[in-house]
Amino acid sequence: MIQLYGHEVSGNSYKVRLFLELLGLDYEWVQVDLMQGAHKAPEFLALNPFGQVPVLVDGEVNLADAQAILVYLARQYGGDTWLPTEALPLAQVVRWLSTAAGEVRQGPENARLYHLFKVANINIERSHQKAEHILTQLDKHLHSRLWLEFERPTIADIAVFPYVALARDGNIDLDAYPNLLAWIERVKQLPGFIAMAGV
Ligand SMILES: N[C@@H](CCC(=O)N[C@@H](CS)C(=O)NCC(=O)O)C(=O)O
Repeated sequence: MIQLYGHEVSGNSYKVRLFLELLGLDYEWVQVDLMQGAHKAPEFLALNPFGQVPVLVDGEVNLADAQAILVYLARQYGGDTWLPTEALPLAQVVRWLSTAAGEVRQGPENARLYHLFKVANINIERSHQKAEHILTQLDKHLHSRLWLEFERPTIADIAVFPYVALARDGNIDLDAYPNLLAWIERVKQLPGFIAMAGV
């Protein structure tokens, strides 16, 4: 059976958990106690030398990084629905995986780390500026669209969703972004959707 190593407050772990649920796959959740430093213990470092959750184990497959895991699950279990195969549509989806790991991480994800988890070495003014920029861009992008790409949800939506939906944890008010709020509600209506605290 698939095993997902993660932590309940980790938006990156939630990202994978959400997609496993949307795909209707059976999996075992393995809690890695980040607060006790279990992610830096030798047993976990053997799974992911980066010392980070999430990690997915599927038989012989051992994969770290939420975006990489979404790609694996989409291709292995999701047909062509969640991740197209042709060059341009594939690139259009990957663009949003990069945005999740780049602009969204530098903005709302870091603001949440600062405000909720008191991580001190974060430039919070810069995180808020970055957050305002990417949330504004996403809101504009979603002005005339239901989903980030195409007429259906893809892993682009799943990758970007968690830390946007969790923005309030970083003292970011989403009321100024009505198209984003409508998109968040659409994601929440997907069959199999599960929440985490703060979403
Ligand atoms: N690029 C990784 C980043 C994963 C990540 O930052 N995980 C956090 C929890 S959300 C973590 O394990 N932090 C502990 C650490 O970096 O020491 C991904 O997208 O999965």
